[in-house]
Amino acid sequence: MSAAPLTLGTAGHIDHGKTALIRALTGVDTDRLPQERARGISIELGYAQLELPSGRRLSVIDVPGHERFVRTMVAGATGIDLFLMTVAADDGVMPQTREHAAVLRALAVEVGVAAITKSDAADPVVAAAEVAELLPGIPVIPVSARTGEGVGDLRGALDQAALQVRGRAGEAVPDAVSRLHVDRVFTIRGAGTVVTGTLWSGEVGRGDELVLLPTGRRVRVRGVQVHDQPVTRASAGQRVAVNLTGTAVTDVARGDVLASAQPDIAPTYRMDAALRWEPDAEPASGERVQVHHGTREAPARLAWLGGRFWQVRLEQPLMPLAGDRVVIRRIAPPDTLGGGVVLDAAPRRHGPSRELLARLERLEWGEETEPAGQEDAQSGGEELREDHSRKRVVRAELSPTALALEKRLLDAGLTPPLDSELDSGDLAALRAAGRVVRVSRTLHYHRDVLDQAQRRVVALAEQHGGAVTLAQLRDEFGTSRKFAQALLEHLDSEKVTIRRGDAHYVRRSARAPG
Ligand SMILES: Nc1nc2c(ncn2[C@@H]2O[C@H](COP(=O)(O)OP(=O)(O)OP(=O)(O)O)[C@@H](O)[C@H]2O)c(=O)[nH]1
Ligand SMILES: [Mg+2]
Repeated sequence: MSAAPLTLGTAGHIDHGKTALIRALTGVDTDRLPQERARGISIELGYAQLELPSGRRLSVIDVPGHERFVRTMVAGATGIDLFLMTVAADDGVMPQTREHAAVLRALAVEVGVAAITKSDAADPVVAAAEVAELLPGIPVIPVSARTGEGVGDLRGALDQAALQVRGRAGEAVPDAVSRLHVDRVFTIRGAGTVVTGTLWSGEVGRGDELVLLPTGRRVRVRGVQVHDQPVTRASAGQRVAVNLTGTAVTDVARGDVLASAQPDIAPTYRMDAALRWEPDAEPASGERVQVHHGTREAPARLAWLGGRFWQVRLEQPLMPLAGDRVVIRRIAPPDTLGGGVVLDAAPRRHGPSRELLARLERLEWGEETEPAGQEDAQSGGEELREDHSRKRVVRAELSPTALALEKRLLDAGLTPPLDSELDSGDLAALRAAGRVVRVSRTLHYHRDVLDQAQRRVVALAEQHGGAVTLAQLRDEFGTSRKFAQALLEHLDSEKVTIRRGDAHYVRRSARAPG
């Protein structure tokens, strides 16, 4: 059996010798930034390659231990298959030892080795007992990066651990969507933009046409490297650097997803998930938390659905697929609360119900793979059926570009971009789905923005004897005459307002109740 490509991630409290140990194992100093060298701490993710006694090679991600960089640690850890937990002999288990262990649990990274570092400086016995309690069943190896003692044993233990991991290549089906959660972006003189990350599934090869999410920008692969070696194709589980054409370094950032040109991945503001909590860490329903997925994160409210099931309502979109892992952290004071697995990456907004729980259980057990749909027949209500059929239209027709466009329109609020530069097919799909409204030949509003604008017009009219003028609207919205006029003409045609001279009167039917 040829060994699947695996990524090893470090974990552990600040200054506990992660970077020094990776250097002792690989010869690579992963603290390459000037400020990392000046301050003697890791700030960014570091990368190296480790050759084990069996000849097997692991990709290594070295994470920072500082409490302010746990989010960076999480972004690194989402791509790993096994861990190397370090605990300093002279310090023992400390807060980020525990927190990193919680992140690994949330991500279901269960295989690894614990190294008791700085064993030249203190007796490793107490730290070894502490880590054995924190990570039961994990081999514990005392080492010294300074003298090299124990490093050979550690290599052997890592070789053994790697045998227990299946890796991502084993899960990939031949036509699986390619996806890479970008953890680094940089330019190479003469070559252009390069993004790096662990390839979660599928393959990436020279000449491939891919898409960057959430923007939907199409890009072409100019070259692929695995550990500084050019390859024609890279496969799932490998850490890759992809040289892209068709995008500037400023158009892509950590957290973006590089995916096959027609991915079944879309930015989502909601997901249903099965979550587990650290002891005494379960949040209250409705609590605001930080959700980490891939190399991206977003604040969200959690709505309890019963048992271990929660609806995660995001303030900014994430791009998960069912089956992906998420980490949930408290916002203040920051700490890792738990995490779990996404069951439905695009659910409708719902509260708890018996039918829903039954369905989530089936999804969790893999007995149902198609989110939404079958539920209609069970729950029966007209409203549900309508909601779902519409959702299906939306999911079927909206490309990532359309969804990115929708977000732009939503963000842009009352000064929407003109559609000249936009894909007319996407715009048509958004309009057909009722999510975008055309208010003039060149102007489109997001439905929510338009509703909000309408409420403001009605409120403004109430302050001015029941009518508004173009000038008032322009001043109130701080927008140009052109946008104000288009909006008023639209409201006139929608029979929200009726024009008499310069004044647009709010019709009785459109007035706020009470
Ligand atoms: N005596 C001794 N000192 C060590 C050993 N390993 C690391 N150190 C020292 O401990 C300090 C921190 O080591 P790093 O490897 O930077 O620690 P780190 O865990 O990577 O720190 P962060 O990435 O900032 O969390 C440095 O001054 C190292 O020289 C060791 O085995 N023995
Ligand atoms: Mg370090």
